[in-house]
Amino acid sequence: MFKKDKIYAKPQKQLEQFTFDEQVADVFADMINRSVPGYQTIIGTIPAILSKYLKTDSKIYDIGCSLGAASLTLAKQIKSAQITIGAIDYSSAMVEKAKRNVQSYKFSEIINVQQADITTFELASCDAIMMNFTLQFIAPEQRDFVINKIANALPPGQVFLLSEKVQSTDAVMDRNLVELHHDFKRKNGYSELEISQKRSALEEVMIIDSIETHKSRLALAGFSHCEVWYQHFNFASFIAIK
Ligand code: GEK
Repeated sequence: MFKKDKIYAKPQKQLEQFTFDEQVADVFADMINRSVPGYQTIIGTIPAILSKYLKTDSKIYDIGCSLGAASLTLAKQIKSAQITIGAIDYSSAMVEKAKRNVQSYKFSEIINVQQADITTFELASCDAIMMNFTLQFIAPEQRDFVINKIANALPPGQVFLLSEKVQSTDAVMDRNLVELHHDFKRKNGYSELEISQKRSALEEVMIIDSIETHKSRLALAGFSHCEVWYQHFNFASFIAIK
């Protein structure tokens, strides 16, 4: 079982901005599973989607890998020993734990975990890139630059998987989706206090785009086609083809 996330269970006098520190990394598996509707479905389906685009010696990136869940799920299903995954994250606490996870599953030959910030990291040319729930933490003014960088690393016909919390362009629908998400968190054992304190801590850190904004950014960066292949409330996963 994962260590339980109780970070916002007690009232905090001075609520600090959310950061991916040791405390968060320590409970992250529990936090993301209880907070993101469809998380397991998305991570669990990635190998099947990517298998349509991979060759025996493909190079894949996992940007914002956290504890390495997507890379590990993929590595478990990879048949070729020549496929490699570059898993990057800017949080030292996450990277340290991801490295330990990779070692304990004996995937060090396949997954290379590196501490790096995607806004400055140089992506090598590759065959597939995944970025799950990470673009939302990058400053909005840097998002075009990051998505362009991702597009430039992929040859035509290759794939980018992007998962994000999204906003509806319809105010009533947006309110309902937010409420449904909060119900999801309540059902998973989070209290009203935990939900509201986490929301405030994230307010300036996690800025949410609409599906339309993502699609037009991807098109402008040179992706020829983009589909939402999965959506659960205000959480969506896109498949974009260069
Ligand atoms: C999963 N994908 O379990 N460069 C690199 N990493 C970053 C940056 C950046 N500029 N900004 C944020 N991060 C994972 C879940 S969590 C999602 C991803 C969430 C990293 C940050 O350190 C954190 O580990 C991750 O992006 C976001 O499949 O917490 O909702």
